[in-house]
Amino acid sequence: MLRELHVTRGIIETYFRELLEHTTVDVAIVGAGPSGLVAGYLLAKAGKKVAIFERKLAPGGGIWGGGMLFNKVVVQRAAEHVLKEFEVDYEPYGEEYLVADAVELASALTVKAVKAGAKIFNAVHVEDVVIKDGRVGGVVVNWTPVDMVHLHVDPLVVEASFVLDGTGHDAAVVKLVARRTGCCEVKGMGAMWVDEAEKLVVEKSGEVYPGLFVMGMATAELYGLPRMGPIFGGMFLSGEKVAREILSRS
Ligand code: 48H
Repeated sequence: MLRELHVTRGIIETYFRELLEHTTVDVAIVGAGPSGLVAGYLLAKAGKKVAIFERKLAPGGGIWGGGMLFNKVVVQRAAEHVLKEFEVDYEPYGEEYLVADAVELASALTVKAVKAGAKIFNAVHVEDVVIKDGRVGGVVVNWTPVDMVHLHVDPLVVEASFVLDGTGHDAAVVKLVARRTGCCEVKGMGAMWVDEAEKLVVEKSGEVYPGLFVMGMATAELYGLPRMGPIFGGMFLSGEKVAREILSRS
């Protein structure tokens, strides 16, 4: 006979076991958009303990809506290997472009990241960071609804050897660290210029303060790079670059 009590205990026991296991991690990724999910997948696959904190209920960030709610995304040939690795179907569009279904892409990145071992905590908002001895050492987390209704509830902390800002246009972590340390000035992204934007977002993604890495649109926001619209290769490749950089150090 099915019992309500067992449903309740099943959720509480498994959730809290995983939460406890992830109170200290190798890598804390803030934001489950395309850059965060690609980085999380590669790091988890390489054996790192990874927690991804996503403030919304659904991972996927800006993928779902494609361009102007037409749920297709464009990826340039240079990032074709990522679509293949995540087993996402696509069709070529001319020589240079590939077109994928946005819903399939968001789902595939999420499933593969989770199956590789990255733990996604959704509806969790990163509201601050730990900084000790000149190094970012973790994230300060709270439930998104607590933040939304402005409840006066203190947060908890997850320790991390590396923190990755994959918060897209918010550049939320970089802004916090910039304010606290004066490490950098968040310039705000520039006007559309797809070719330049896709090149620079990968080039400039990397460490901005000891222990803190920036990738994806947060990189464009930090350095005032041009925007690129609904082409996602640069997001994938910046997540890949940051993951490789961390693996080379640890
Ligand atoms: C927890 C947070 C917090 C927080 C935000 O925006 P994203 O999809 O991020 P990227 O950089 O991987 O991809 C950007 C892409 O989607 C895009 O917008 C492009 C290519 N734009 C081009 C253009 O011209 O505009 O995902 C970021 C995720 C979201 O899911 C947020 O909910 C989440 O981060 N997030 N999660 N704590 N403080 N802030």
